[in-house]
Amino acid sequence: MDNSKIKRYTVTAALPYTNGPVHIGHLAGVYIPADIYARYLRSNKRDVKFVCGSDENGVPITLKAKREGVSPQEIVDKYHKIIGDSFKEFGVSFDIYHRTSSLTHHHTASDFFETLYKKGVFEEEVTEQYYDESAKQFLADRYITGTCPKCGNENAYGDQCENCGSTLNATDLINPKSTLSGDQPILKETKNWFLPLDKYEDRLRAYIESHKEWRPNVYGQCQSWLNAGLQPRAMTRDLDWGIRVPVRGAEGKVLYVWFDAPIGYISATKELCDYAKLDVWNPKAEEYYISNVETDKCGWEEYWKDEDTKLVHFIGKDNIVFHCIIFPAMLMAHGDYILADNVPANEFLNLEGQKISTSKNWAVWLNEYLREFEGKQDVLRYVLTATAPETKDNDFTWKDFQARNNNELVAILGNFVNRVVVLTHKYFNGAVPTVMEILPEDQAVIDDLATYPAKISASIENYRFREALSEVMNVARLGNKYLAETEPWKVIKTDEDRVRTILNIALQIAANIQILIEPFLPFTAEKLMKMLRNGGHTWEDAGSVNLLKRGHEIGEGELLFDKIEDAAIDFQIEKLNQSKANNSAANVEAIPAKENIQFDDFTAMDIRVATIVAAEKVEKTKKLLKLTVNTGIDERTVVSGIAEHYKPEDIIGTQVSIIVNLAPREIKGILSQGMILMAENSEGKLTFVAPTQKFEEGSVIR
Ligand code: B3M
Ligand code: ZN
Repeated sequence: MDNSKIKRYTVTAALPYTNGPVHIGHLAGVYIPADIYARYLRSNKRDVKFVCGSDENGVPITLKAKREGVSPQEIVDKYHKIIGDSFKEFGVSFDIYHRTSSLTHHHTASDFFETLYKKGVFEEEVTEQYYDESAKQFLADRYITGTCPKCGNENAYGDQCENCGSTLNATDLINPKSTLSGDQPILKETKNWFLPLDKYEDRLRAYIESHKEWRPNVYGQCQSWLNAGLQPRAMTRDLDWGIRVPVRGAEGKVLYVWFDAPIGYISATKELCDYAKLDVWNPKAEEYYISNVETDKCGWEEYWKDEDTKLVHFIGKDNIVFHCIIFPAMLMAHGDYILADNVPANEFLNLEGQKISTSKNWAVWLNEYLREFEGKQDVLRYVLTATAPETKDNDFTWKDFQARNNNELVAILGNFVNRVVVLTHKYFNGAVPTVMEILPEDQAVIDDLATYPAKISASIENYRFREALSEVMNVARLGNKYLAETEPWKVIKTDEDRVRTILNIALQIAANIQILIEPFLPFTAEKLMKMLRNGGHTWEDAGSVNLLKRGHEIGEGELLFDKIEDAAIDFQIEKLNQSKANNSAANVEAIPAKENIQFDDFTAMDIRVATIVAAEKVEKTKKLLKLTVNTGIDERTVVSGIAEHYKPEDIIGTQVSIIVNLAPREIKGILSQGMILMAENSEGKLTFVAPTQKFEEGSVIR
């Protein structure tokens, strides 16, 4: 977008699911870069709304509630508070942290759907969807897992594979399994409203292709979806938690969470601006985390509908398709809205060489970090920015965290500022000395300093935050080098005037750092402001050596950072080891393999695909079912010990694998001709071993 045309910015950060606290992966991927960007824009006096909120609908929430035996409402209330509070404490400067269970959001999302419905955008279709018979519920999204048809990942969800990033429909999964009961689901008809993404393909392609400047990972993913061809996607779900579908005949259905969640950005902006418009204190301020509700006077529509607004979505890479394909298609279908100018999605952050995992507790949780490293928000902000997974996955290690704190923050930045402040107090009673004579080496430093703001701006505006932060650190390096070369502590003995010039310039460098580092390390900038008693400067002042006036009295020195000792790091590593130990204890030992057999032993078995055509309990037994199966060769009787796992009426029509040449045996007076293959887990649970798609009876298994 042409910079001179931009009047305002809408910056969004992915709405975290309210099913657990946020961890360093979320911070590095989304919230820190988004915050840097928003703070930078504010420092440049640009008009910006930075919005976020809790994603409180959808299956991730109901699943968590089920697991904990509480209501979904209890789950979202609990985590909305934990997440909101820790963002605030971490210095993430949202203008509003909203939530999608709010009335404003329900209305906004519902109206949006209705508009599309009235425009005839949706295709209304009855399709077969997976249904869990024991849970009596349709299985959408995360209620179902199975093997990804694209990459073979066995733990893909019903709507997405987190391994390869593909969006899926539940019916695409191979070996689908209900996450509620573990059973194989059945197909059952239900009506849903589909967004015909295929009809928007050309416009989406034109949109994406007009953004060749996007990060290659984002652009590339979009291209591959478009090239694969887009399919209509259901925007409604048979669930009881979420936003009701505002259409007759849709009772018991809610909006697909990925339909309503991005609209959450819009409703957050609405909430932010509308309350400001009314000029009243938000009565729900207790509930919401709103930083500047009193002063904001904006019309929300400008931030979403005006072509002069630059919209930027910060997300993690698993959310790319939803923000670059589906949400834009929704916005196009609606017609009133602008589209994102950029979607700087990050790759993933690993932890100590392993994928971060909530279920395995392999994570560094923000709320715990804030407790265990009190006052050290900026250390984590620094490390996660310096190692941000901008172009590829990256690894966080506690040793690296310690090293970066001790060798970079303490030794470079803290050390420079400390030396300047201490020397100014020592030689000039804390008053900024006058510049006397500028020597060529001073001028070189002054000239060098002047180049940084533009360099850092360019990096930030191109979403290269790592690079930007390393340039800010280079300003501190420049300061250290200047002091080391000019040696004021030696020169003071012979030439006090020379020291005046040196310390003035060094102080100006420190004041520049204060401005330049604020988007990245706001707590450090705040400390610097107190130390230098230097307020009111904005980005456009940076680069100057007139930030601190001569004679201005600076404040007392304080250490910006202190060393992190081994004990604190060992404690964290021990915590992770504990998670590891808990996980391996939870993994029951696999049964050792049996002795080798010869290939001929294997081929001697004749295993076929068969279909159960009749089933009944064997009288006076608990475990046995008498099955009649169509083997493709014949119809025969098999007695199977599965009565505790399957009801006879439920398995008629089910396909199974059967050994057809096992010598017949008489069981409870019935001649059993063959054996049905079953898988048994460590808890003795049984499930049929069957082809993953309907297959002709008699097909050979080999
Ligand atoms: N809650 C997914 C996630 O946390 C989702 C983001 C919504 S952004 C509109 O990965
Ligand atoms: Zn996959």
